[in-house]
Amino acid sequence: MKQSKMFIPTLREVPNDAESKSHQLLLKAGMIKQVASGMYSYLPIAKRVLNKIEAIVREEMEAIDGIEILMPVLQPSELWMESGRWQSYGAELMRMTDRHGREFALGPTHEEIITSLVRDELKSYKKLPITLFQIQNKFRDEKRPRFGLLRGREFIMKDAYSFHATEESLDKTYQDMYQAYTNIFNRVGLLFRPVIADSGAIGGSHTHEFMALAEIGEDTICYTDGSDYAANIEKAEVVYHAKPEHTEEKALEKVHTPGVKTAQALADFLGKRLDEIVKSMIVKVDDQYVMFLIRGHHELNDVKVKAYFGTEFVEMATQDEIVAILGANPGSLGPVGVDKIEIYADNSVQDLNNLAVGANEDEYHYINANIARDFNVKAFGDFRFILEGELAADGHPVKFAEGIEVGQVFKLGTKYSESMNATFLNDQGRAEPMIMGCYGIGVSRTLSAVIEQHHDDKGIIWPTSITPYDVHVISVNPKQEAQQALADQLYTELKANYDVLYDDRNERAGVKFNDADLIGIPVRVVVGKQAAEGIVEVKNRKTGESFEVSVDAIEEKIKSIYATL
Ligand code: 9G3
Repeated sequence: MKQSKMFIPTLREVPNDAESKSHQLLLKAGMIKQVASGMYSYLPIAKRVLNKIEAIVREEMEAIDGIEILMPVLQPSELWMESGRWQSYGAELMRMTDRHGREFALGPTHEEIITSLVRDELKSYKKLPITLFQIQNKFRDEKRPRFGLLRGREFIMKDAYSFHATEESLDKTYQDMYQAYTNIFNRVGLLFRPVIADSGAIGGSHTHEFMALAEIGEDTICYTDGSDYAANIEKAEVVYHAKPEHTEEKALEKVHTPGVKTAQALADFLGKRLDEIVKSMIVKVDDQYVMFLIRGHHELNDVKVKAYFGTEFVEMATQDEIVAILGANPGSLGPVGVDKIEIYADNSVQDLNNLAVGANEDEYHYINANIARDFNVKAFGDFRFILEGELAADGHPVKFAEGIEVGQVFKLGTKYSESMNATFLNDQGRAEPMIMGCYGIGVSRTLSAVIEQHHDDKGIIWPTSITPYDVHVISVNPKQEAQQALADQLYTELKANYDVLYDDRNERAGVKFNDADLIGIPVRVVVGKQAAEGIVEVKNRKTGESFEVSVDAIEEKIKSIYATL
């Protein structure tokens, strides 16, 4: 393709709200244009890369008997009412109303649609298992879209759904998908780790996330060098090793603590360590308020709280709610005298006694508060985030790494087939709910994650498997007859065997080289001053090495560079 006829609006500067490297490079390389917050147009270079990523996804899905379909983006609210999710999602679910006043969701995922499709069509165990997939735009009204394609409100997902008569059959497909995802992310050139993830409210007993390693990643991966253990920090289990530091039980004492509003301030005021303070937090679980006690140096893990209570609806209580319940503001809250709401505590709270806690009176705290004597704990559990260096479930110290979730595989079980009555007749002729799995890949997010991992300070460096073009031919000065003639000839010859982008524009050499560095095509052929002697420069974008090559040795040089990539 000649660049004089192409559409690659490269930029020299980027808007300062582009915080992540991939977001900056997608804009600078003229690959995307924002239409609205979290919504982008994919321009020609990006579209070519997406096509290659999708082709790899399709190949790997079809290799494990996945069958491609395409479902509508608009989803009738009736199906979401059947599954019970119409009510359980809030503002994140984009909705619309048609001219007849009927309500629809803009599909964030397609469990309801696919289950309604399969329940009507597949009645017998003989037709199972089946795995259907699509590649399609999804809509999720993120509160804070950011980092370009990494967290958008309209994005491209491959979503697959499998239906089974038995758990064993689901396990087989789950393993096949796990391997297919490993192949896909290896083939697109991503450095990634599969991690144990929380199954959250979608139910199912088993799920893994595929995390592309990148500092910008919003997910924290916990892993150890001692095994292949790796878990999303939301899920990383804290194995409780009691380290009791009990002292002689003392009398409860109320202390005036003017201006003390944080655990650190209380620790400083009392001359204690932060980890000797116990924070009291009020959480709304479904429509109940509960109190959680957490050590001062720990954080409450809302995902573990959701899993413990088996609900998606877990939110920190607002200040007004807290004052209404306890009569005090955050910073002075505590368990003593609290009998209207249940009190839960993280396991490690048991290591302490004579606790320093809020007195449920602004600017007053208790010291020497003791479990059982002064307040009751309904249950102890693992309610906190693990800290780096603590022992993981495999007994080795846990390390943190940032990751971008690019894929997820779930064992769904019968959550949707029961609520939506998707049954099959088993070999005894009895109706049973189908057992399901679902499997997603963030295709547009994968494009961005590849850029996060494959760039230098000049621009993108595409893995050859998904590069928009194989060779970038540049004529340095089209006004030079000999150069232009040779460049045109090379373009014609090379495009017989390669996808070639040909920069034939009437632009200064510097502009062409800057653009070529941004766009990141692996091999570049520069036709310049030595064109008259039949000599061109062949450059390896990744290493920066360039070679002076005679015209008849160009393809050989391209091949030898490709062999190293
Ligand atoms: C919603 C909204 C956002 C959502 C969901 C539903 C995430 C939702 C989980 C999944 C599970 C899998 C099939 C492909 C792989 C992921 N965010 N999830 O169900 F209404 Cl607004 O999507 N689905």
